[in-house]
Amino acid sequence: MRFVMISLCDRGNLGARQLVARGKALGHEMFLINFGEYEHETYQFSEEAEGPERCASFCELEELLPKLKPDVIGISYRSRMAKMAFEVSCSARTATGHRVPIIAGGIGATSAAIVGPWRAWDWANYICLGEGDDVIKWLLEPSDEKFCPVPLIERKREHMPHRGSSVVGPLLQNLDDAPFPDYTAETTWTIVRGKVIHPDGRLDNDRGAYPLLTSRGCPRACTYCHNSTVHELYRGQKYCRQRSVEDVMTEIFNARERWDLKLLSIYDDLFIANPEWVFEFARELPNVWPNARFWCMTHPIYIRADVIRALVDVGLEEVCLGVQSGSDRILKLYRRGTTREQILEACDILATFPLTVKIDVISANPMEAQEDILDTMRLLQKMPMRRAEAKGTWHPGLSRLTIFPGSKIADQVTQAQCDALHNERQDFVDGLYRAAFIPRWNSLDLVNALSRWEDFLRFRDSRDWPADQGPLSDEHWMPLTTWLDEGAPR
Ligand code: B12
Ligand code: SF4
Repeated sequence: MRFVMISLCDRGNLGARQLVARGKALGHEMFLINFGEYEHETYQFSEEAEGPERCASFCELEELLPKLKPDVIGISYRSRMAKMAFEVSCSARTATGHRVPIIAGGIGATSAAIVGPWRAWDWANYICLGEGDDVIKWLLEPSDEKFCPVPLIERKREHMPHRGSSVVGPLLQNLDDAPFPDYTAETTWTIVRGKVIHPDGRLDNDRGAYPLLTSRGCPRACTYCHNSTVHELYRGQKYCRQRSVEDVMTEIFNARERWDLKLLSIYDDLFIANPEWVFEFARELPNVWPNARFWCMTHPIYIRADVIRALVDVGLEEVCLGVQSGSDRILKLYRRGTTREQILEACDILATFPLTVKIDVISANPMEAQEDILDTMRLLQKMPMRRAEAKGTWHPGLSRLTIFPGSKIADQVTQAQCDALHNERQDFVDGLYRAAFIPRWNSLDLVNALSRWEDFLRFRDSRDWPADQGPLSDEHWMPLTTWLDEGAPR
């Protein structure tokens, strides 16, 4: 079989790369096309903006696909790329004379297979919900009948588990059975802004950071997170799984043989949730990488001094701490499983280490009242970064609430309600959250400043400012930074 996997605006795409590797291990001809990239610095998606470059990318895709002669095409995407998935499927059908079946997979397909304006149900022959490891095998090796381009759900009724009208991929129980993600240059093409890069054996960034996953799943199911969807999908099953330390070390060793690695980006949802595993990881890492550097994501209830110490000793440089809100009411609503007190305790532990700490906060939530927003600022102002004895560098990781179809929070609030908050008032709130991390404003009472939007407006309107160059520019933030520099006058 010849399988072409198309990944949308994500050159990293560890899931898609694992499936490509799996197909190859089964003896099939597997190809990966990265249609577009995600720009880590600006958080932009290369093929999102309309224009001639985007059209050229689609032309390149239509030229490349027939040359690869696929028997099946897979499209792997996240929710944000749902419309693009539809567009790419149209291109793929045109390019292959409508003869090649298409399977939709990945987090986007899982979230919105049968709901939403760009649901996969309308354009894909098959939809894989959840994990694709076994689904790929079934696709490539239909056991009892010849492969044919009719919906998988009909063709495989006898031996496929079902949910609604789509296939739920069984959970891979032993993660050591998954091959390492495939980065073979010869079988990988990247199409970005109308240009084709081939052969392409690059990682998803140019900083020498290797993306590593040591586990799948998360013990928590926060309402805004994709895990709330997946927990539902696999209710009653063992969803949190971890690879053996030995398997992880082999992957790191191989990666170091191939690339000049500078850093490991450990993308597990909750890398530190299992302390015994972490201690073993910390014991073994120096054997494959004596002066490793790495970062990982964390949740306040799993922060323990002994765990962080073990990791810092072998190269942990940065943690991303999911705080999300400083309001106990909102934390409950998100089902975060933490309180303000626990967050502060975790921060106090982190402040004893020379780490870079990124504090993730969600803003622009329509369910927040002014008091919840003030509570978040109160929490930020209590964080150790404002104390002289705190070690490390602290900075904000601010995201506006996004509603993914299928997540628990989607029952309570819509994306349109969130979008309605994306105005200059929200810029003011976000700007002040960020200000809490800037030492020169340490002496300011930012909770008070946050309550004085009208004062800020009067200040802003009383002066001339340089032309606004957009939210990534200094000019955009100049009125707010000047207001703060001048002590937030009334
Ligand atoms: C790593 C990661 C990143 C990295 C990506 C870099 C990289 N090298 O991969 C970075 C930090 C850059 C990133 C950025 C973003 N991310 Co992110 N990220 C993740 C994370 C933590 C892991 C993804 C992963 O590798 N999973 C492991 C693999 C094995 O699983 P998988 O990809 O789901 O693949 C399996 C199945 O989906 C399926 N499958 C996948 N593709 C296909 C295709 C076919 C044909 C088939 C049959 C099956 C199939 O089979 C695979 C194996 O079982 C997830 C959380 C998570 N646990 O998944 C969030 C997650 C994917 N990210 C998310 C988001 C929102 C983003 C951003 C939009 C954030 C932002 N505002 O900028 C950007 C978008 C980036 C982009 N290019 O689209 C959301 C997506 C939600 C959604 N519904 O779309 C997630 C789920 C986090 C969350 N809490 O909800 N992210
Ligand atoms: S702890 Fe993080 S990864 Fe886990 S469910 Fe909550 S937000 Fe998602």
